[in-house]
Amino acid sequence: MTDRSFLKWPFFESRHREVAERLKTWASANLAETDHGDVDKACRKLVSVLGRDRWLEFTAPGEGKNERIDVRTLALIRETLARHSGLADFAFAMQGLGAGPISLFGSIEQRNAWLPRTRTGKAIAAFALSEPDSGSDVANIATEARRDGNGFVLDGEKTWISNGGIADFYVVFARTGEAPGARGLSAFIVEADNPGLEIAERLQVIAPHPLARLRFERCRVAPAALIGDAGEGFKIAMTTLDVFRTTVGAAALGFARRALDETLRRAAGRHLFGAPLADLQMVQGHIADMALEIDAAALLVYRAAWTKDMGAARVTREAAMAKLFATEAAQRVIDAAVQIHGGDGVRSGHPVETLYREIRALRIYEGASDVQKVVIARSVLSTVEH
Ligand code: COS
Repeated sequence: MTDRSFLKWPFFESRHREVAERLKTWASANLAETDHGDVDKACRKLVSVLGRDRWLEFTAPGEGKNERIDVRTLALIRETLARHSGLADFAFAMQGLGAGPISLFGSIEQRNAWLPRTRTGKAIAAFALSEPDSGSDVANIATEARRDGNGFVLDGEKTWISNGGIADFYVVFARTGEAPGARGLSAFIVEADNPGLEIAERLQVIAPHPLARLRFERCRVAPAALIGDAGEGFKIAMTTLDVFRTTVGAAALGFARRALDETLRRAAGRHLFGAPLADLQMVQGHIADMALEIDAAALLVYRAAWTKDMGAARVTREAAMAKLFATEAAQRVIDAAVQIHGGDGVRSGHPVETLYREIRALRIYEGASDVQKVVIARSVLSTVEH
């Protein structure tokens, strides 16, 4: 039922269509299980099967000379996985976000040490940026990494860390103090069993995913843990987010497409006032709005992905627009789906009830909608000629 005509858009090449079709078949066969009672176990299993069946290879480039992250492929994979399972999308995406700083900025040694393992699902990655007092304001990060003899010593806290508690390593952003604010941050690879790193708290949220607050106390890492140069942490974080924010929009798109599928089934199958729900103009109005929001979101998501893949140095504005519009639109689409499902729409475990819980965090993580508006406005204002 899902509209696949977008795959004919000029943003895509035949390799993209092939991946989308192959994953659609794979997801139907492998993601039927919806009961994720033990979310850590379910997430580990998902990483393992996504690695086994080679989907994780797309999250980080391999050895090939011309291999690099292809954002259109990442987006197509996320939207397909999200249509089937929010947790499968999460498992795939966080592997990419966590490994992102290494694949984009890491040394050969760092890439060789970690990427073969994240690409096969043998190691779980995490991206540790947010802190209790700085989630949106990255330049204000307080976690410190002090140079101490041979290496660095980390002290501070990180929170809302996806894969926190199950990750094998964390890419941690900390203040090394080369300059005030954004220019004084650096990125480090910290292994989960590094002394001084502790899971301070596991966090429960409305759509369960592995999440934690981390504490660093005199956590010593070797100089080889530093990604790129000291002082480059802000740029590393932002460049990684510029890639992955577009894919958050793609996940939202997958949720919205699923909500529309469920709604069409409901509208055709349920009768009211002697006719199918779909005959009511009020319902048709909802369906038209849902389809329109989905296509508009898809255009922004794949425009951003295509622009990056074509070699643009920065896609900050395009990625922010894609994430902002697609996540907000998906929330509206899913809300309409719940409304059309009536009481069933709020029954625990119903697909649209699950989507209603899944979508909410996407408007917050990797840059809240409000931050995306700041990013877009700054970019547009910067074009004003004085
Ligand atoms: N790519 C590369 N460089 C970037 C960049 C990007 N996307 N965005 C900013 N920079 C550069 C700027 O060009 C600037 O460089 P110069 O000092 O050389 O001029 C520097 O980084 C600082 O940028 P800026 O002044 O814009 O930083 P601000 O502190 O004002 O804020 C925002 C930037 C709000 C956009 C940033 O903090 C942000 O994205 N916040 C949300 C973070 C987030 O996603 N949190 C969720 C945690 S991950 S789940």
